[in-house]
Amino acid sequence: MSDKLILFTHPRSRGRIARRMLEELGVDYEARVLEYGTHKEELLKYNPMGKFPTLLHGETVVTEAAAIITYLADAFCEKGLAPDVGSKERGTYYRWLYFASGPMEAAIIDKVLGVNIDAEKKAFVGYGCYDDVVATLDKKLSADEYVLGDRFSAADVYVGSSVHFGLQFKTLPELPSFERYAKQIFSREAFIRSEAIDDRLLGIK
Ligand SMILES: N[C@@H](CCC(=O)N[C@@H](CS)C(=O)NCC(=O)O)C(=O)O
Repeated sequence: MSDKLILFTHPRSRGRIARRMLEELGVDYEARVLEYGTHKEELLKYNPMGKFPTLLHGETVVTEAAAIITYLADAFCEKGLAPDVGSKERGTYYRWLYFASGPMEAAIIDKVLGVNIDAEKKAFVGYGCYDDVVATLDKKLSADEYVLGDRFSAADVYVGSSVHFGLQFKTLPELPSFERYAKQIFSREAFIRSEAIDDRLLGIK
């Protein structure tokens, strides 16, 4: 089995999150940049959802940006971006990766779509309500520099990308904790490099 890494992506997509992780790891990969709408044949072979990002690692197909981040951190564990399996830190790491890719993503998309949750439905809805999601994240990022406290990890690639996206598209409020965190994550060398690659592909200087 070949261990080649191939990333199906578009520079205006969540594929950017996967590229940030690959750049952070400093591993070799091939980016297959496809257009929206015309990517179906090649991509659908691997991902019936036809979504970016989709990662191939040899014969293994990984979809969903958060799963790609988590998979890569473990596949290249020598790079030190994931806490040890079974450690207490691993619990914190999973917690915020799943929080950002589950409740937080759903709350933000519902807000964008204008879906309002009645107060009495809050207990039934996985993310409760948008305000609770924002307050929970604010509490975390006001208390801790990174997801794991003082140590950067792969969870910050995903959570940092989500917060940055929320600030950029105004789907998250400009809270000092969010701005401090996004600025810190996006000033990393690998992030600057990754953004430059995707911006170039979009024709942004
Ligand atoms: N759950 C997926 C969502 C991926 C997704 O929705 N990607 C969008 C771009 S951000 C996409 O590929 N859209 C193209 C299409 O649906 O045809 C993830 O987290 O990776």
